[in-house]
Amino acid sequence: MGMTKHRLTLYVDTLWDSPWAMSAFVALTEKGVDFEVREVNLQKKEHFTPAYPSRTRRIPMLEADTFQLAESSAIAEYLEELFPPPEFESLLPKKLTQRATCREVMAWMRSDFMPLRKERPTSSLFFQQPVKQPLSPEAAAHMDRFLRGADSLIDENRLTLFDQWCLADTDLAVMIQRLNLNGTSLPPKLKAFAEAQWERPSVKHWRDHARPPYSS
Ligand SMILES: N[C@@H](CCC(=O)N[C@@H](CS)C(=O)NCC(=O)O)C(=O)O
Repeated sequence: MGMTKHRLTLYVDTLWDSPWAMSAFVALTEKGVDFEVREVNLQKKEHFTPAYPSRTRRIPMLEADTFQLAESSAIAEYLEELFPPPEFESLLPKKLTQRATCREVMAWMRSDFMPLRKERPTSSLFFQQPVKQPLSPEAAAHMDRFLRGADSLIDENRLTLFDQWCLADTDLAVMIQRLNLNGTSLPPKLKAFAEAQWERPSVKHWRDHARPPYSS
């Protein structure tokens, strides 16, 4: 990890279970800068106490010296400007249309598929607690729509969306893994994409972090 003149702190949930905290964590890790992580216990409602100074009362939040910023996609954009490529790893592609599509995917993952996200929660990924219950018809319809969109985004034999890794790869992989790791059989290219992204060191770092015992 590299030195930076900024003192960086990322606030995540105690369970290390939030896909959006994960995205911010991956963004910071990819930038290769030193940062501290502080855990906020959502079960104990610590995010509603004055000790947690976030405006949105959600995690993640990034603190850069005295500046505080919530919303994982805003955090990614800020980090990209604070630690710009080529000196630092890029979070967004260079080419305008790819950059725009990366932002589209990130916004899409954050705003859509609520029933699917609920029925295939990230606890099934990070605590290896597969969900056995079949998807409700509503979630299944969301899954079909998601898979059609993902299929059109990911090229055959390609393990990233574009020629270089971008943060949307991570966000998209999480959504695919909600299905893959819970036993849904997927088109091979989507499975290969998600499994390759899952092994990316920054993602593995998040996955492998110590967690308290699982309790549903
Ligand atoms: N759009 C936000 C979503 C953040 C979010 O939903 N965080 C959840 C954890 S995944 C949270 O803080 N939940 C606690 C609560 O809402 O009470 C982002 O991308 O950062």
